[in-house]
Amino acid sequence: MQEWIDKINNAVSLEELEHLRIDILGKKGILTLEFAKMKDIPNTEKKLFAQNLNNNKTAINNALESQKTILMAQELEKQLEAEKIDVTKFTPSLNNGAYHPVSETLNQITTYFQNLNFSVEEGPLVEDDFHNFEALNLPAFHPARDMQDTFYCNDGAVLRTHTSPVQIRTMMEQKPPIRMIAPGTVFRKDFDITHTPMFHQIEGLVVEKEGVVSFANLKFVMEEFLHHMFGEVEVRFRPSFFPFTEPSAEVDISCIFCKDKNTGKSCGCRVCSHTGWLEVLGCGIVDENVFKAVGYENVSGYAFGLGIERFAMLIHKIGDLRSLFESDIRLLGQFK
Ligand code: 2NL
Repeated sequence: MQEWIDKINNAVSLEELEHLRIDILGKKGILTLEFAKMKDIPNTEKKLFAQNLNNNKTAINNALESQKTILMAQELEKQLEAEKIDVTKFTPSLNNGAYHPVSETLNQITTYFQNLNFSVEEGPLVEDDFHNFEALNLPAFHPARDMQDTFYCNDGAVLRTHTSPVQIRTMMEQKPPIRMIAPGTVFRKDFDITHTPMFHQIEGLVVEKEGVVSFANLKFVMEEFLHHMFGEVEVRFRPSFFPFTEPSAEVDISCIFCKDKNTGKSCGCRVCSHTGWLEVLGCGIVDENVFKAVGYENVSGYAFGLGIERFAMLIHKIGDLRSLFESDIRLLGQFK
């Protein structure tokens, strides 16, 4: 019996231990077979024989149990060693992707206005004449429609030429006050060095009870926004025209490419056509006719619109608009 107990104590794995247990105590195990011999033992010797067997069985079970405890501890130790993680170990950085500069700029502008409590609204890319033109004070045959270079679909539907139809839909669904932006893709039949047929806009709209908002409010919000985006720049408002606002203004910032480090003045360069100014957005007081079209009365509001690609190009000093649409990893990799 000691021979078996030695084997148990020398077992090096739980598997080997289990094999030993079966060899000793299994159906055909040596101890099981010993027990079977009981019936042939003369009555006088039975008691001693049985006692002896039971003692052996207890000794075997004890040995199995204690060796099992040892081996399980060893195996846990092995597993912990194998799964050990060195959290201080140096790892080369993964080749992560990055936001496209247009997406990044769009997110940045959206977050800025969300923080001012503007909601973010979206709408369909394929629009009808009413939402894209009619409701925006652009009646059929009006010459201002030519400004838009529209893609027409078969059944009179159009690819939206601006995100303004989203504001029209929002006004028709909600009651004033409204404070919203509409970021998204827009389409115009125009393709040259400074125009792509698909590009991105953000428009903003604020509508309040008549007399609550003024051009002064619009001017302040635009100035704050542009300082947030471009840092210390001058901002100027020029009178302009949009069919959906009256009065309207185009807004320039002092050129960030030829700004003199000492004087802070922009002296003129190729990017600003030697004017010292860069046009960045359009805005105005919402035209009465727009409110009439959506059924609003006794309200006033302001609106603004800007091109994301232009902002992305100015912020990142990207010279060629087309490089934003080429998916060239050498360009995109620089914006991590
Ligand atoms: C620009 C100028 C602008 C608007 C967009 C707007 C929308 C509604 C009512 C009134 Cl529903 N106005 N949008 C107003 C002024 C300018 O965009 O240069 N965009 C790139």
